[in-house]
Amino acid sequence: MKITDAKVIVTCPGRNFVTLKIETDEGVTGVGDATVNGRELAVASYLNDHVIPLLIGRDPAMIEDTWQYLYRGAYWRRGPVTMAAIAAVDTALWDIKGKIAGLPVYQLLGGRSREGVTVYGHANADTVDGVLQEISRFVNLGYRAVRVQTGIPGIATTYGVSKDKLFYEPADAAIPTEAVWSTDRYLSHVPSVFARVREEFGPELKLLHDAHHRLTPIEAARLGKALEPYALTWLEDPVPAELQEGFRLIRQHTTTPIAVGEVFNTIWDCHQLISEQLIDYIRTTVVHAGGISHLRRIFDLAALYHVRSGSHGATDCSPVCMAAALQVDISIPNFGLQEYMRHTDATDTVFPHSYRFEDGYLHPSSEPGLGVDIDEGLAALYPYRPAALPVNRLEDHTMHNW
Ligand code: EZ4
Ligand code: CO
Repeated sequence: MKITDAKVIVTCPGRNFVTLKIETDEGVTGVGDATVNGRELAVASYLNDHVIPLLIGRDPAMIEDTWQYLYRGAYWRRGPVTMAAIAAVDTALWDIKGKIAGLPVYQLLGGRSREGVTVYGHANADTVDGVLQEISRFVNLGYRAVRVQTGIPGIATTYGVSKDKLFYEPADAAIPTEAVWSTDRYLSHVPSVFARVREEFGPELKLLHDAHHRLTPIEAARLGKALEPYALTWLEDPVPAELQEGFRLIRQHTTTPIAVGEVFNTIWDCHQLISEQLIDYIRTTVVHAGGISHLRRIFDLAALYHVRSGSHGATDCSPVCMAAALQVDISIPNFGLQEYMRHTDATDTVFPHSYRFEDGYLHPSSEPGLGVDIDEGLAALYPYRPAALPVNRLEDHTMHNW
């Protein structure tokens, strides 16, 4: 069996997605997500110009060898663009392998380890009263876990608070919008939000919060400590993680569990965080961390150190990524939680899929392969629209992390 063709499909059914579709001489096809929010065309070019010519004629059954060929063979290793391209190839090859075997991919990964994949939704609003209402909405939909983000008094806009509520698309302009940030205002507000939420919803609901890489380790330690009475499931991305040993300081001060990893590309971005037990959840996902093969490698390392998975699942992870992530989530021993931001109806129709939400769980497709596809005719109706993520400045205009 041979790969005969591969094509990159860029479509914007509400937001931009990059999808790789691999074709074989036996007519079996596979899909992989290659979307890097705000940098979509760079991945499309990497695939079209540098990867697809190498795939033609290869045996699609050789998933690991193809991964190693693209990773080692590029000489220039890692990075979001390269790794998203490799992820798309890897994901598509697992899809093909599943279809040929007549089995959903999770069966090839060892079979089910649980009933369903527990997901968390995003309750967000400008005000605390508003967010309490939003949390009720998710609880009524059956969610067992909710991420809580609110506006910060004195700051005009902040990460995680959206107009559309069920959908969140921060990449809102071709030239990045500029937000203003104040860590002091944030730190003095957030604990009071969680005090109200626990008072209202009691101890059982799993609560999460995303600091979106905006703090220093000692600031994160202070926040973690202040949130301890409210027993968060995790505090996400407290600080940027280029400096993995920075997390040691957070660890020394707080028992609030720490999650990080949505922007990581390889196991090398988190091997110290994991092996020194500096985190509790590793949030890498299929599209940004080298596909199913590499994600599984990261999660296997994490399992040795009591670290559980918590894969990123924002709207910029396409339904192809979500379908693949669920195959991993259902099968690994150390699954923690899966993020689930719903896609718009337009996105869902461009990417027909058979995973489904019920009672707070997502259930992976049981069709052969990943159980997801791209409707190319529909995709063509939604041309690419330039859209960049915002940037962030402190009140004195110093550039900060968004
Ligand atoms: O900002 O996916 O946990 N979820 C997140 C997301 C990210 C976007 C960036 O493209 O942090 O909302
Ligand atoms: Co996040």
